[in-house]
Amino acid sequence: SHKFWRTQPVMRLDAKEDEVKEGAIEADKKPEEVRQEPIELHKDFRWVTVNLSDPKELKEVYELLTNHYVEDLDASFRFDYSPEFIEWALKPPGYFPDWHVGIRVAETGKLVGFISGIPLDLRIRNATKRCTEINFLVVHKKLRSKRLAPILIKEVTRRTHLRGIFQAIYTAGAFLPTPVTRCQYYHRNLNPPKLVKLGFSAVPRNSTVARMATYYRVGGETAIPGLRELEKRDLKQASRLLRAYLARFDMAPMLSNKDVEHALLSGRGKDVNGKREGQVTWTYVVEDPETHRITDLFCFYSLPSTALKATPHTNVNAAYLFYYATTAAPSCADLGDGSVAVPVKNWKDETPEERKVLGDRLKALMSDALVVISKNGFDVMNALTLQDNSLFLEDLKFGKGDGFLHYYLYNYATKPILGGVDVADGG
Ligand code: YNC
Ligand code: MG
Repeated sequence: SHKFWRTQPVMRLDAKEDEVKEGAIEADKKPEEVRQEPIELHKDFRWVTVNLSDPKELKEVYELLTNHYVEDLDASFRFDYSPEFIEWALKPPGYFPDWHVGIRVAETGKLVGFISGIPLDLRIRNATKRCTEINFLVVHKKLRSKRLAPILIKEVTRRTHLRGIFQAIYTAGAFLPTPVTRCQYYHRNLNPPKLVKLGFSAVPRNSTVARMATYYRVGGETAIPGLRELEKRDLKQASRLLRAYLARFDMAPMLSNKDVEHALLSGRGKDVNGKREGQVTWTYVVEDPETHRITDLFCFYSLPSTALKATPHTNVNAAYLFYYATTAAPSCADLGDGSVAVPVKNWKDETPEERKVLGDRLKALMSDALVVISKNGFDVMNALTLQDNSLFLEDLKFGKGDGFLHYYLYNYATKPILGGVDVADGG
């Protein structure tokens, strides 16, 4: 099986861990070796570059995704990425418009397929590779199982190769050849009556919705002195701290100050009549009240899901934990002179005492995140088992979900990776 994946430069499912030589699987192509014409498509369809700066075309992608994108196993919930989210996720610094690939029906122009890439510098242990991060692969439900997905993948691969890039990272719930890591979803219930009603949570045996409400209640005010929203003036320090924090993992993006500004600040929407509109990301920092240095940060994004079995269809408003960082992590201490401690200590080499200090700080930070998230009207906070999340998930009453997320590399062989990368896709 895997008629398509068998032909691609990805790790084989039966690769032996100790025989894996880390690095590219096939050599980069010379410019003249890259196919110049689009991949062949049945005559009923045509290729397009979707212009996400045009609100009409952005809305077409939004509608394709909202009706046809990722669902849970029993088709009860489907991701409902907002147009603002899609635009934010697909137009980072240095993005390539032609990596927003669509398939339209030739006769009607209807958008029925989509796949996207964005550029990303990814570090895998000591090697850094320019990659494309592939996301939002979708085919209209009426056109499933017709091998359109491999065609979309080949076309975005070709367009990536045309720009001299030969590696990719992507995530999927689906199990394919071959994950570098697998994470589990965890959910922190913030609205038991609604989540029970929508079938997102079950009432445990011997419990009631009222008891669940008491158990999951969170405080009304944050507790950490100096916690506030990130501002533009914090970006230099926040970027340095985030880079130091991510350097502890085996696989992580290499973020420039511009990338951090985009990730943490540009998703915060517009202030319209004292209200935030179109907000996608929320970022908070801790400014030490005495030194005025930024000691911690966390960011989460809004990604609702449609409850498909509710009438009328209702949204579960979910906040997903995204980037965070703290000077409580080893080798992240702010030295007070604009630098952070080097050399980097990999998280696996940290002592139990160091892990304890870090865990305590993360519990405090994420408790405050829960307060902020709850105040902003979210029903649930979601997080994956990556980075240092295992240090706080259980203690803060996150429950294991059914969902897993697999992380994949294209044209790069690695031994399995533990902990690490975070990409803003949830898919
Ligand atoms: C998937 N999610 O195995 P084989 S995640 C990759 N990612 O191939 P057909 C997938 N491949 O096994 P359908 C995949 N799902 O025969 C299926 N496949 O070798 C493979 N769902 O194609 C599958 N979005 O067109 C099989 O299947 C082949 O009509 C079958 O279309 C699939 O965004 C899909 O879950 C997923 O819209 C489009 O089911 C459709 O079913 C759908 O007959 C709901 O396809 C939405 C959904 C996927 C979310 C995501 C990441 C995608 C990564 C793609 C791989 C990128 C590789 C790197 C490229 C750049 C390289 C450079 C440089
Ligand atoms: Mg198909």
